[in-house]
Amino acid sequence: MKKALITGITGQDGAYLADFLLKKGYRVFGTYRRLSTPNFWRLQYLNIFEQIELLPCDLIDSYSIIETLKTVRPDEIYNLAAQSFVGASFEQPLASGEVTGLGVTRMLEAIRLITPEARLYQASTSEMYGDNSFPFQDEQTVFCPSSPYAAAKLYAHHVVKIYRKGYGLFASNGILFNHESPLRGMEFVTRKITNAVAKIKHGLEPSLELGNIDSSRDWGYAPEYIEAMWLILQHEKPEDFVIATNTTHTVREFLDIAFRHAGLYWQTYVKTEERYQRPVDVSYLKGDFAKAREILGWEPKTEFKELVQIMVDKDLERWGDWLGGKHFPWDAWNYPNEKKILSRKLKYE
Ligand code: NAP
Ligand code: F7E
Repeated sequence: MKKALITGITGQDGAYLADFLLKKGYRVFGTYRRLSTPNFWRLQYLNIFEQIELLPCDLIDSYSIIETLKTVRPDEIYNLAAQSFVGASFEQPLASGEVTGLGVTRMLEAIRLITPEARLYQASTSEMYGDNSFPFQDEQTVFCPSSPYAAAKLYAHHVVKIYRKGYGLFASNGILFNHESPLRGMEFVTRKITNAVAKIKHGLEPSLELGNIDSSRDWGYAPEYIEAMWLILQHEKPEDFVIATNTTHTVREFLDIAFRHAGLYWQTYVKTEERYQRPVDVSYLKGDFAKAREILGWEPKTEFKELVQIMVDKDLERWGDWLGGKHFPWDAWNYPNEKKILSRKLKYE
């Protein structure tokens, strides 16, 4: 039985990837970092928590990575752990660099020393292209990072290439464009919007505050991107691939579809606020996944409108179920604003 190690298994992609690999017959190991209250809601939501072998490991601590590799001796390593929120990387640039950038070098060094035969997937990102002016971005496009997060990811991206060339490691970068789902963190704009639509529709909140709603992203459906990660590691040689949809949409378009789907008009509810603007933003991303289609046979299936509707439906259902007295794995309890709404409701009932 093949063994896969997933760092960042508690995140959106980690949970979907764990589910995917279990279905493929892998023995799945996942790392989690020490928190005062560990949070496995996504693994519980997908009903796979019991099947995952969990180990404590933090990408800022080399020894914990080394111990993890010694214990697991994985065939495949999916390095998804990162401080992944671009906005937070402006507020915590050093911590973001430690985890998202240097953390990858720690992982590569540990692999080189302990399990050099293991295959590594590194979660690279379209954010590395930054505020570029190209109509499409592919594997040849120059990088111009526009945030501490993107700079850290670009450093990691290059270190992966250096270890591949210098030490012969099977290490590949997946340059994934934005991918979303009902398991997306609530700080990201898509889920922030769909969660707000649900709260507004259920009469729990009056409005939504956002930053730059003119930026444009190539948004895909996360479960489909997970398969691309796996395909990248099954390829005969280590290479880097862009994974995207070849389409782009503005935050405004996302708002329009999301609110309309709930029978609402977004202009009535959305305000823009300076505090959600980033010091530098990436205004336009549109990926070209031709290489992945040709070599891996991968392509996206879910269209933008359908993606937005999937997310709105799930958030409407969650808030509705909760109001109806149901209990289920959910992240709303982990966010101060949502927790206050939930607690207020409980208090007055
Ligand atoms: P996510 O939901 O934010 O998950 C990030 C994961 O990293 C969580 O499991 C988190 O653990 C873990 N983590 C954070 N700091 C850590 C540390 N110091 N040591 C060990 N683990 C740590 O992100 P995602 O959307 O699943 O994305 C997965 C990866 O793909 C990330 O590297 C992200 O940067 C990259 N990426 C994402 C997208 C996208 O659109 N989703 C696109 C391109 C690339 P906790 O649960 O404890 O916080
Ligand atoms: O922002 C704008 C914001 O935070 C998208 C991460 O997974 O994808 C993600 O990074 C856009 C930006 O994602 C709000 O300024 C407006 O232009 O959802 P986001 P991101 O920054 O594109 C890449 C590929 C990754 O690798 C990252 O890990 O939406 N925006 N108003 C807002 N964004 C947020 N979060 N909140 C707002 O209120």
